[in-house]
Amino acid sequence: MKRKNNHKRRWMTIIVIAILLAFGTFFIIDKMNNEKTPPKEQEEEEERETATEPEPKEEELPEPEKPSNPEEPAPEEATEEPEFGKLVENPENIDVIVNKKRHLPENYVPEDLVPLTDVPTVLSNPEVNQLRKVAYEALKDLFEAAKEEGYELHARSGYRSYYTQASLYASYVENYGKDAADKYSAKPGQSEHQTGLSMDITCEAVNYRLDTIFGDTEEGKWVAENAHRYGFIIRYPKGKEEITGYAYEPWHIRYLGVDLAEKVYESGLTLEEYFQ
Ligand code: DAL
Ligand code: ZN
Repeated sequence: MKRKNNHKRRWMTIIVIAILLAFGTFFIIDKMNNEKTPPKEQEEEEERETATEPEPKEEELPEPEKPSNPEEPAPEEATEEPEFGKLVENPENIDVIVNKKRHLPENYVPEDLVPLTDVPTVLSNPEVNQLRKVAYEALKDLFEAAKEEGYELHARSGYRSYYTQASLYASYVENYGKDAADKYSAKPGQSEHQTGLSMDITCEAVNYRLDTIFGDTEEGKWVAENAHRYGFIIRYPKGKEEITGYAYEPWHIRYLGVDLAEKVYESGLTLEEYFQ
């Protein structure tokens, strides 16, 4: 009888150990799986962080007026809207001026956006890997010419919808406060990125980020000296912060077409000053 009880107890112990082992194994495997898969929110946060442009400073922009040169096309007409500057009425114009005084309609999306299929990009968000076709063709030529000189440029942030800009601006305000946000990021509707004619470019030397030291790299210097030959200008130059309303952004290039870009470059003026 005693032997039978011992036998029974041994089996009970074996069963309990087996159950504990099974639970332990399940718990460990489950934990490993959770560690292997980063939470989606974190991935999105990282993407937003890398998409963030550096820090700017806000200033009042001069009111854009008619061009001083009568041969130059006048910027398209805009209608007055109190508190937020003027609403741009012809946002598809290649020479459109968008700034703190002139904003785009919330629902404006360029009709001829194309994906950047043939140039190196940095971000995975397909929206920002787009430009208007004419600007993209010019960007390919610019990147190709840079490559021939030994410089590999990367496209980081092109077209941004009104809503993407709203989220980016809000994120700046949250992280740095409103004053800093207004120096580095346009409010929704006030960003040139919504025109599909602007691109933020970068290179390996600055870890593919948007940093003012890009302007000191060989790539950045080459861009500053040659972008106009392909139809682009550096839109927010150093020393012109009070005119453009934004901090120096050596990475932000704006397509204007070769003729106008060359004239603006040769003038040494910002787009605002050129059209005054
Ligand atoms: N960083 C530029 C000013 C923009 O947000 O459009
Ligand atoms: Zn930009």
